[in-house]
Amino acid sequence: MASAADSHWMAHALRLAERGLNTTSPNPRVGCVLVKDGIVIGEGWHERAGELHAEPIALHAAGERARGATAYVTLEPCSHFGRTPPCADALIAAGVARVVIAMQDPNPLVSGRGVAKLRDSGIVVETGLMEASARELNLGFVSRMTRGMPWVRSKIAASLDGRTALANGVSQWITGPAARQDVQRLRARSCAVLTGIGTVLADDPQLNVRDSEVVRQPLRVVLDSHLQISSSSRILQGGPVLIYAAIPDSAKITLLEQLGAQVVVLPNPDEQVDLPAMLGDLARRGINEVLVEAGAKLNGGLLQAGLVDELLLYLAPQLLGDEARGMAALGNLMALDQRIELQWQDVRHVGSDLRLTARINRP
Ligand code: AOF
Ligand code: ZN
Repeated sequence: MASAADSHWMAHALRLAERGLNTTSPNPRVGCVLVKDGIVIGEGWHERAGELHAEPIALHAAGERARGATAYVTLEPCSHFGRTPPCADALIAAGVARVVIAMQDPNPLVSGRGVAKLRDSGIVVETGLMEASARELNLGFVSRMTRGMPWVRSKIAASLDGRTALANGVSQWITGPAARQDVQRLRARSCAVLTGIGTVLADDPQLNVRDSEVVRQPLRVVLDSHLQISSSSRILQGGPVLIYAAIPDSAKITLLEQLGAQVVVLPNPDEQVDLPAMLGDLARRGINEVLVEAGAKLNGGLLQAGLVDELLLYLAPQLLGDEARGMAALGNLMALDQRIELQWQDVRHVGSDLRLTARINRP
């Protein structure tokens, strides 16, 4: 049975895991705390794929004191030889007496085997403590492992009447500086930022993280079915870029590759990038969380295809009127049962704007 102390230490392990928010992908964010006689004797978090997992870092800090201790881990310790040896083996070898785990590892290479290994060696194992928080922290990793798709978050900056730009396309600075700073934070945690060629041609955005501390730029992804992107587009600078096309224009592909971009052609009879195939491809590349920063067309297409998981709406206290552009092109719905239903997840003030988070209702 979990005690108040167990919850306290697991909350601490979750905070440690969160330190890897912007760096661990494609791996999950994981934290570990080793406690003996009510005091922490070692702690650690996973920082980067290829480097040590959370448990061996904590075990190293604890040394011999780990014998008989309790380990609090936000994810089931791994049982497989990946880029690093199994953490379950390391906990067993160190003589840890009890392991409290927030959630099972959804990675099919592990899922349940880590727990089984620990139990087989006589360690007391408890799972499910603060599981909801642990899942939330790794919702992209869980999505990729269980659905073969990344977690897709669409960010939309709009006026109070849901308008994103004037009819003539003018859209800059609807939301204030605090909201734009918040978007920087979102980009930093995302594995990829996705946009459409319409946005690239109209706004020439960079979609990168402009923070001197940043250790990893998200992969910028452009859907450009007919390869209309200009070689002088700013998105082609400042970090890795992946372009999805629907037609194989080899001369243009060579040019873009010379500029450092990677081009993937997903042939499609209607000459539009196949959205589920594109997201499946991103998942195979280890992309856990995708941030969509696009116009009404791509947002509408992704929503209609049921590919968006979450909407992040930055709402400015202003009205742009009915002629201004909307946030998602969904066509002319003829019946209410065609509407897309969501659930509110969170609401807060960000500077002079509101940030609303909603998640798509899944049947
Ligand atoms: C843990 N503790 O801190 C993490 C785990 O390629 P590797 O060796 O880094 O293994 C990556 C897999 O290990 C990852 O897909 C997930 O299943 C697990 N991550 N496990 O025990 C950790 N980061
Ligand atoms: Zn591990």
